[in-house]
Order: sequence, then structure tokens, then C-alpha cells
Amino acid sequence: MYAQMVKSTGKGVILREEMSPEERAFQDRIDAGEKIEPKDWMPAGYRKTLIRQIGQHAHSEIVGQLPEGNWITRAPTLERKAILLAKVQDEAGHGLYLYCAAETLGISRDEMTEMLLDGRMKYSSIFNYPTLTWADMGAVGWLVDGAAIMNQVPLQRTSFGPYARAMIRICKEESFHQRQGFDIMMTMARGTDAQRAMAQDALNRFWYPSLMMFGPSDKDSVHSAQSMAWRIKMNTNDELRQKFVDQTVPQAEYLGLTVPDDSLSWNEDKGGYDFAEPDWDEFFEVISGNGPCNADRLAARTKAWDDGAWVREGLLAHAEKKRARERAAQ
Ligand code: FAQ
Repeated sequence: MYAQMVKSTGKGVILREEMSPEERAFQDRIDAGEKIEPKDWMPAGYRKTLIRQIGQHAHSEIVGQLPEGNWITRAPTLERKAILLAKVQDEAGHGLYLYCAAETLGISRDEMTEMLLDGRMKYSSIFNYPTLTWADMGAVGWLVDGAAIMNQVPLQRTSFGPYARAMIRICKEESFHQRQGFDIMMTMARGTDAQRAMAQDALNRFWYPSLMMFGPSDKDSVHSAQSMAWRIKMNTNDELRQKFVDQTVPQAEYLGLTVPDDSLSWNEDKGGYDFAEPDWDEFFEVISGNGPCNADRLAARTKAWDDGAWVREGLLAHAEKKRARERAAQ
């Protein structure tokens, strides 16, 4: 079904005069702030954009378990282990709510997984960076979940009902994740010289990849204009990146850590920080599959998919048997 949908709308926005009467009525509903539900009529491009974004988001939650899951056995205390375990389980739950939201649009979770594994669907660039030390668990919670919340709080008001509702619960849990990451950073920043150095090193490595999470700069964003017209996205990539920097820099100062950007300065006129852009060549390399951990992440997901084949086959056989029994009883 997914393959039969129309091509993406590209960089521009569909103009009102180009819309069919159905499309115009649909846009009026969006403009009036109404929620669109799965059984409502919707343009094929709206459906396709949502499947792409929600599917990519779901994959990110699932792949995003890997860098932190890697540290569960090595957490420094039982309390830290229990917290990290709960966080990683939450991410699995987020993936499931999001796959369910995408399934209401007519694509199956299996199709989405196959598209992830064969490279037709993406997941967030951030999860292609390694987590080398315990301080990285702090940086991931503080910066990566912090960036995720910045992006996801506005998505609670997105036009597609199942996506907006999934976001409400996800955002509540992400807030706890961000706080636990900041707490790890605070403990390390107030610890020994070696612990402070680890915290600084984690910030140095995760700062720019976190800025990349918001997507390319607005001039290079392909989907933003149409996605915002459809209220699938509520803000541009650069708007959210700016908000994230403005929120995070004072937190780094509170921790006594230095943001790895010599050009960082407060701009009174705009009421926000001026900051250095990430290396966009690196970003495009990472999302093309050439980041430091892309091969490992996809290998882990492929192994999980292959190892789970017997469960899927068993469930299908059970469902088939049940249907056969029901047919025989009729
Ligand atoms: N990574 O035209 P735009 C989490 C692609 S939160 C990879 O600007 P769009 C929580 C984009 O797909 C992380 N690819 O695209 C957690 C497009 O390529 P395509 C997930 C990226 O969609 C924390 C092309 O570049 N959050 O996981 C990225 O309008 C800790 C052009 O870009 C979401 O997905 C990127 N960073 O804006 C879990 C939030 N950025 O598809 C575990 C929902 C761009 O045409 C541990 N998503 N691309 O081949 C969104 O808000 C949007 O999709 C953006 C991108 C903002 C990510």
C-alpha cells in the first residue's frame, strides 16, 4: 500500500488554487485547528509525510535503546542501573505507541521494519554516535532527551490525532529522562577532577550531534514548508535548534561545563544565543549510512528481526488456526 502512494511534495507548499475541493476542505479543517482521525479523508501526500515522520520517529526510539542499553550492565550503582533500565524500557514503549499511530495510516509495523532494514526509512542521526563512558549516559539524557522534548512538546498539538495523543505520554516520560541525565551530569561535574573531565568530554562529543537532531538548516529542509502547512510540524528546524541552545547553555553554565563553541555569545537584539552551526557535511554523511555506528545499529536491528522470526511465524500460525476453527464452527 505504502509504495502506491504519491511522491512527496518536495520543498514547496501546495497552493490553495492548485487544491481539489476535497484538499481545500481538508486544509480548512487543519487551519481551524481540528484533529484529523485515521478514518477521515486525507490527501495522499499528508498520509505519506506522516508515515515517513512517525515511522522514522518510532525507529529512532527503538534504535535509540542501543547506545544506552549498552551501559545497563555497567551502571555504577544499583539505583543508577534501575533508573537506566526503566528509561530504556520507556523508549521501547514510545516506539510501540508510534508504530501503532503509524499503523492507523495503512502501513504495517512489519513493512516499516523492513523499510528500516533495507535503508528506505531513516532513524535519528544521533544514535549513530558511540556511548564511550558513563558520562555519556548523562549527556544522552540531558542533551538528546532535551532535544527530543524540545521537538516533541509542540507535536502534542500536531494535526493527526493518534500522533498528537501518543506525544502527550511520550513527553511526560521524556521529561523524567532529561532530568535523570542532568542528575548524572551534576553528580559527575561535582565529583573528582577525573569525573568532571569525563562530563566535559561527553558534552564535547554530544553537543553538535544534538544540534543535528533538529534536522538540516531551514534553507535545506525539504519537508518543513508543507509539513508546517499541514501542522505535521509546528516549528521549523532552526527555530527549535535556537530554543534548545537558549535553554541548554545556562544549564551547562550551572554545571560548570563549557559548551564546545568559541563563537557562542548572547545576542541582546534577538534575545537568544549566536552559535556555530554543526558540520552539515558530517550530518548528511551520517544520514546516508556512513556515521560511526550506522553499520552496528542496523546489524543489531537485523539480528533482532531475524531472531524474532519464529515468534512472528508462531503468532501467524496461531491466528490462522483460530480462524480455521471459527470457520469450521459456522
Ligand atoms: N536524523 O526536510 P527535513 C528520540 C532527514 S527523539 C536523520 O527537515 P523533516 C528520543 C529527513 O528525514 C529523535 N534524518 O525533514 C530518544 C529528510 O530525509 P527523507 C527522533 C534526518 O522530516 C532519546 C531530510 O533529512 N525524533 O528518539 C534528521 O521535515 C534518547 C531532510 O530534512 C523525531 O523523529 C535527523 N536528525 O524534519 C530515544 C521527531 N533530520 O525522510 C532514545 C519527529 C532530518 O526525505 C534515547 N520528527 N533528517 O529521506 C521530526 O520532527 C522531523 O522528522 C525532523 C526532520 C525534525 C527530525
